[in-house]
Amino acid sequence: MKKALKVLMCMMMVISLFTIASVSVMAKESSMIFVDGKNGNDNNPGTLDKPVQTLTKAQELARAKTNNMDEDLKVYLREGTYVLDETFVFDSRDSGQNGHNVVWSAYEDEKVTISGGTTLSEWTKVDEEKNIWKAPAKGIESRELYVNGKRAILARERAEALDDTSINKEVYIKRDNLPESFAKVEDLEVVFGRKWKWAILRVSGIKTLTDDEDYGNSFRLRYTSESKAAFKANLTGAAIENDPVAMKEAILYVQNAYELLNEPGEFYLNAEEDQVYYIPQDGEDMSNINAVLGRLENLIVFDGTADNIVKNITIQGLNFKYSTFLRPNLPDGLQTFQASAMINPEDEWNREWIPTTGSAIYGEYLDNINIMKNRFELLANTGVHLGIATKNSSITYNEFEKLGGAGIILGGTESQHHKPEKADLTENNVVTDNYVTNVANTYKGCTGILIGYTYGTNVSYNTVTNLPYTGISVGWGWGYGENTRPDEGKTDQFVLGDFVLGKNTISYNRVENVLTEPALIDGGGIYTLGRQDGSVMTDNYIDGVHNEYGGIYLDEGSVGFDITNNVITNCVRNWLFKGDYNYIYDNYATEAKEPNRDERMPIGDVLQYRFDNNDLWDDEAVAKIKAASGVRPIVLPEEPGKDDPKDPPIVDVPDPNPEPETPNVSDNPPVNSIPKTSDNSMIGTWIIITGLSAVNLFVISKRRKNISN
Ligand SMILES: [Ca+2]
Repeated sequence: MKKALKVLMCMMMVISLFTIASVSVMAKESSMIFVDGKNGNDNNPGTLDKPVQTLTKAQELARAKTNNMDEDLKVYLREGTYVLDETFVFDSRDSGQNGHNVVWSAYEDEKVTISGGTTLSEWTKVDEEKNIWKAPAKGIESRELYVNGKRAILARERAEALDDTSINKEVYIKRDNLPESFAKVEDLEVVFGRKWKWAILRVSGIKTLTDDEDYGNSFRLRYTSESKAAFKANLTGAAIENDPVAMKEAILYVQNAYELLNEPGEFYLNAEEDQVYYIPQDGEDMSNINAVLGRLENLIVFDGTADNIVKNITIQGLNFKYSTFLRPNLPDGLQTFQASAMINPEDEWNREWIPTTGSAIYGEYLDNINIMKNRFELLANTGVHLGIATKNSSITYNEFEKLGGAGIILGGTESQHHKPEKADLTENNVVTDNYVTNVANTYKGCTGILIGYTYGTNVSYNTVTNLPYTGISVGWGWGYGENTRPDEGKTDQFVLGDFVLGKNTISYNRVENVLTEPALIDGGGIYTLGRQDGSVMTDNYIDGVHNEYGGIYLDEGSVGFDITNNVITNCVRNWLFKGDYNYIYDNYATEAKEPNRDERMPIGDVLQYRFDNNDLWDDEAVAKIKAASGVRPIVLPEEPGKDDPKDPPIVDVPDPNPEPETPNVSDNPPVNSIPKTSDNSMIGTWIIITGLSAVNLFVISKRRKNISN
């Protein structure tokens, strides 16, 4: 074993040196376009000395060059904040050609911010006692105000609902801590959170009930009919609509009214008056404050279509800030079924999904789109969402923090993507080395990383921490078979056959401190859903799952996984929840509470679950899994190429599960064989993993430091 380790480490060093030696050669001047928002001029040619000023002009110049590409085309953004008037759209005309990429990046280490917001000014005090200030909203519709690097809170108060609440009635809320009345009832919203459901319901009417009436001393709020219908559809599966206590406790806040402004950090936008109201926090000086109203829902969109895919573009080294998400302003508010997915109430089977919107970067019908080393911060909803028909693309080495929704979404959750046509399949993508922390600030049912219906997704080496609900969620669709539509009859068993999803890899992730929102349960550190033939979950380190159910949660229909070498610690309930029809062995849990599952469920004649090798683990083995998990360091070359300092080689730890081949939709996927711990193959795997961990330990001290700004 010792010898094998040495050989492996030598191999690793050779690989690393080879990578460092292959730093790219100097790029030609004609393959570079420079943009300088401060000092540029759109009449300039776009050189380093004479940069253009706008991204739009740079895009025009880039389009003129793509047909003649014989190397990557670099669009360099010089330091500064680029405030977008409208969403910046890439279409097929922006694609790299001749096998080369168009790389939009910050120039050298300059700090470049892409903003979808508008800075507010002319603050004046309007309420001395409550210290409320106001500023003109400049005609902007928004639900987001960001002040001095923090997300302001939409004005709210905790709501205490009375018992007799149900979705078929109005909601009664105690008046004790609430204002006497509300001037703009149509703005008022109710926030609902329970199990994995998160909703914002819009209010259409309010009545004050006095002490001598039923439910005395309360407000009776009536929801809009649209909110009520969407709410009902999206509660499906939670079994709480007839539980008055659960429904009562699920009412968390009333929000979005001037009268609810009473705490520092709260804001309210009165669209009719076109004024934003805000109560400053301690230490904030309203004569010298950075207050930005989120204005755009998407900052960058890759607008591919089935006929015109967008390909060969890299977005690198940029900061994305300030957006809004207006969906809750619609008459039906925002009702999430699970994660960020919403059911269309008009679908009688409750299986038609409304696509998730509002991402700093969104795209669909893509090939080789690479989002790398960017920072996503202070955004209304999602950071990056590469949707359906995303192929051969990557989301790597990005940071996500202080977002309203998910960090990353890949693929679609709409039912037509459960068994997609080949052209619509999301396949062969990489989501690695991302640092996702403190997201899902507003829509708390969102996950750090959400992977929808995909084939061959590699979700590895991500660090995902501090989340109200699930850390990493992979897969979609309920039921073990292919046919889960109620109209087609539930095929509630594992059936081999013509199925195109799966072959996903979830490895070497570190997930810490999740399910922190007390109102939410039924999530996990790593959560899976739906059939995913040929998938693996290995070497993940999961620490701190603060609510039900599992460190690893294989929810309905999750089949096709090999799950081994994971460390799970500090889970309030099971280290493993559910998971029939999967191969689960040789994992380590500090508290080996029996998993919630039926061990007797076989595939064929054999049991597919074992927990019989927990004793093999010791502190050292656990430490190695921990050290190897999470974001890998970026190792800079000793003498970085002057032309390309933002593109250092990455220490290339070989993927234990090589890039999957594109599936043939007519092929039957192979059934996993059951590995035996005593098999040589298992021992070999263990040596490789131990070796990789040792290699990782050499570079661990640089972890994270190198990717933070
Ligand atoms: Ca308040």
